[in-house]
Amino acid sequence: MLDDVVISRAIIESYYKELLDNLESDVIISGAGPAGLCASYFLCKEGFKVVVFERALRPGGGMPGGGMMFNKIVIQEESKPLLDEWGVNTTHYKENYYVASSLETLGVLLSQAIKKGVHIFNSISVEDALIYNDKINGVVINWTAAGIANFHVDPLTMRSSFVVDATGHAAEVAQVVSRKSGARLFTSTGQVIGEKSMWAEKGEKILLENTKEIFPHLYVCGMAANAVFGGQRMGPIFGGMFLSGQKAAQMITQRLRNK
Ligand code: 48H
Repeated sequence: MLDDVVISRAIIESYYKELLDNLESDVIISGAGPAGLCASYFLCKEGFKVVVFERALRPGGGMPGGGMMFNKIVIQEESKPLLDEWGVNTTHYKENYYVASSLETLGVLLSQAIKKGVHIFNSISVEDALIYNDKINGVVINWTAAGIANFHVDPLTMRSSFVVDATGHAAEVAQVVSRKSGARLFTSTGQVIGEKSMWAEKGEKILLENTKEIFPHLYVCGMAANAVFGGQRMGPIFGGMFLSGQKAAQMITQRLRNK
């Protein structure tokens, strides 16, 4: 015998419990694409409390789309150990090139992150930052659907010790911090420089250099890092996204340990 209202109560109670339990955390990650998911996995593996907000109904960012909707991704040798750790199948294509199913990679990484303890809230957008004492202290969130409907709905606030901008090409958190606080980001112009045109080799290399703190307690990883610092885009090679997420996690782990 199934009671319809019990089903509703089960969903509402468990969702709100998870949301309330995560009002304060060690790290908030904006964006559940490959870089944000990877960062969340490694931070949780270190034992930290990690919350991810994803604007879309379904996590994954650009991953399911592969290259021009051909749902395969290419990764290079140095990122293969990460896919091996998660249990993603890869096919050797030629020296330094491996191919993986973009859907399998997303499914496995998402599952691994959640099993490690990452709390992912989808359909919620980060629309602003919580800034006081000259540093970022959390994010301001709202239902994505409210924005799409153009409803005037005031947001809610979530606090964390660190925030990661993993919002991809748009670098939305960096943009809002720069625009609203008038603060200088740690870039040559003090602002978001904007990504450069395609060059896979250069874009993947510079991405790791660009993965760093861009405002006190705000880190950037993935495509957003190249957008912030003016690095090249790299097309559907995803190794750098994973390595960038891992690097952001390592840097924040050090900071949290030294607190
Ligand atoms: C909550 C948000 C918000 C917001 C956006 O685009 P992504 O896949 O980003 P990365 O950096 O993990 O991976 C980049 C890769 O997918 C890619 O685009 C590549 C390699 N491009 C190369 C090229 O040449 O084009 O994921 C970002 C995620 C998405 O799911 C967004 O929906 C989400 O962030 N997001 N979530 N609040 N304000 N803005």
